[in-house]
Amino acid sequence: MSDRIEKPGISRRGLLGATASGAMLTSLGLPRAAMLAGTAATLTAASTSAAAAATIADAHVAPGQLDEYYGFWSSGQSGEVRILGVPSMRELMRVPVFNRCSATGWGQTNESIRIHQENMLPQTKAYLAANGKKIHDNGDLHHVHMSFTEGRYDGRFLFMNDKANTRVARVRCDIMKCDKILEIPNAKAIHGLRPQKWPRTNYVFANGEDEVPMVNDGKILDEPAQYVNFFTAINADEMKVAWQVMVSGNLDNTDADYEGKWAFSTSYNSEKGMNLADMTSADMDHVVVFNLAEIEKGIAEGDYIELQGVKVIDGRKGANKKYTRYIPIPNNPHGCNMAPDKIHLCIAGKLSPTVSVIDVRKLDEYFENDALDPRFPIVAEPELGLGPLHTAFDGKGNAYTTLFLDSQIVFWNIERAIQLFNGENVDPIISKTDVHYQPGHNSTSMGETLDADGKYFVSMNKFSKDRFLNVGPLKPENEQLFVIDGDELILAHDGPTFAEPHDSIIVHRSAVNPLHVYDRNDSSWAATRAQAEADGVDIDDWMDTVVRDGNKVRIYMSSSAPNFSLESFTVKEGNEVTVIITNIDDIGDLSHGFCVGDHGVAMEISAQQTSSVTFVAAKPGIYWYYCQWFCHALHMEMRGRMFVEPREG
Ligand code: RUQ
Ligand code: CUA
Ligand code: CA
Repeated sequence: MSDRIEKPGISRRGLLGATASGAMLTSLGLPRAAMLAGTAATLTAASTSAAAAATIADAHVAPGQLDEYYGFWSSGQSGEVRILGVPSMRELMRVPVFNRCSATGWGQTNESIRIHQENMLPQTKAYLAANGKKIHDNGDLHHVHMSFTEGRYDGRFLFMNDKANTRVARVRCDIMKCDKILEIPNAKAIHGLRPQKWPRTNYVFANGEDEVPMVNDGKILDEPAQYVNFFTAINADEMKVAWQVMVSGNLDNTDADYEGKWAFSTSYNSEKGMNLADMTSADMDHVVVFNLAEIEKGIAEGDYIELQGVKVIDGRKGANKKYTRYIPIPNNPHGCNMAPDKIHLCIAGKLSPTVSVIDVRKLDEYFENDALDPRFPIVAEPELGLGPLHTAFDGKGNAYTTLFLDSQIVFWNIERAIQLFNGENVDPIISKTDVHYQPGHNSTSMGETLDADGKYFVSMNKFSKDRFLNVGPLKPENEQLFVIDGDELILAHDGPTFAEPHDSIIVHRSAVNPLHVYDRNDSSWAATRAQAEADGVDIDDWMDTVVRDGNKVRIYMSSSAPNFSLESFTVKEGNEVTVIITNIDDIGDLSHGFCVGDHGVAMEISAQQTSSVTFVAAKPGIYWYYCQWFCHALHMEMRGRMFVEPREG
């Protein structure tokens, strides 16, 4: 394995072969040529038959027609959630979460800064202050999932992770805005994230991918033997950490069962390696099974240590085996997907061409009987192709697994895979479909719920290569929508996407029912309302009040198309100015904005919303403020002047 280090000048295609994945696959007896076959950009487009054309036409959503499904998309390093219509794949909305948003003021309004800071750790606050900042303005949002009630989407919340800054956030589905951001103590780099499915989403499970010492305060540095990883259960209603489990080996993806008994996490680094060679040295890594009832009991009985205010159970290998079990899985496994048959958990092998299928009904016995084979719960392990990453389901006993290296989707049958494992001469593979190129996640309509309907399939491809007009060295990624048609996947849409089509869920529109205008009692501006009450101002009424409070000035305004209630206001150089605006327009699709020229200040105020923003008026002069969301024929005229008087002397 001396060819591991990437050499300068090596092509991407060469690189895929030269890195550890290539070396590992070769060591598994797979020819390198086969491994590279799927990466070549020479796959021919399938010719479209008349039947396929009819299927594609059925999936067409005509202009003015509404989609049947909402797609909730993560955006990777962009840090936001995106809402798409499925099957049209039209992008409907972007919901800022971990990123800064120029259009809405997310990350700048007082309401959003409060959400960012409410559950921020003190050391992060201090770090940010040292860098002249109040909040992190980046995030790496990999996974977005909806809250469940009894295995079905209940349309209340979306939950999402931030790998970059170790956070979990929540979006309210009634307004499609983030209402909670929680920084997770102890753990590092939250990657896999899933809500509990049964009986409801009491917990959100979150995996810590990077290992650190148990107290990461600089006293222990380059001593990997002392590093640990943390699995976190978050109370989903309160968005507070409920408990954590310390584990052996890092954690990648996670899922939960349909009985509320188990959670599962894959690990690619059971070796506890600090470099690529070490992280890929073992033939087997594992999936950790968490016994929720035993962990809750352990917490109740005091069998925990407290770290940074969190109750932490020791679930490491060799610790008390009633909390966790480690099922060996080949090889640097990645995806972790629970089938809607309530029985089968599919673990994608990544460096192994297999998907390991665990029967969750065997886990009670597995936990009770120490003498059982460590791989006792595995009931199938079909060899499906190269680089299996994630699996989606159709609710009919079939599975769809992305093959990163083969650039294919393999459509296979779980029952037949079990028969094969039991020695019968059957082929579990139904078909393979080329995608363009290198798919990571995939999703099926309602596929991670008991309502899996097997209608649509999305492949989220990490590379678009030559598929679109060249836009420079940074290429778009590509996501492809397929109609599931019997044994076939029929390509119905192919479209570029900006960083990064990571993960998605496809939710029937009947499960989601957002508001058209805000409720005036919305909690998002509760703190702003309290401040206004202290100032004797009613934010539900027409406001044109200026409150001077020492060096602080609070400007209370109303907006009603095409006017701000104040045509001008006056402050002094050096004043800390807070502008609070209620949009009293009471009809849908009538959003105003507030932008102060040359001050880097801008925000959204949608119908019946109150928003506020604070800045220091450090530049004497006249500055125009204006409405930055087109609201009226006289939208351009919706503006006013801020007079900043020079400081005396
Ligand atoms: S992981 S491409 Cu960040 Cu969802 Cu598998
Ligand atoms: Cu108000 Cu544009
Ligand atoms: Ca490994």
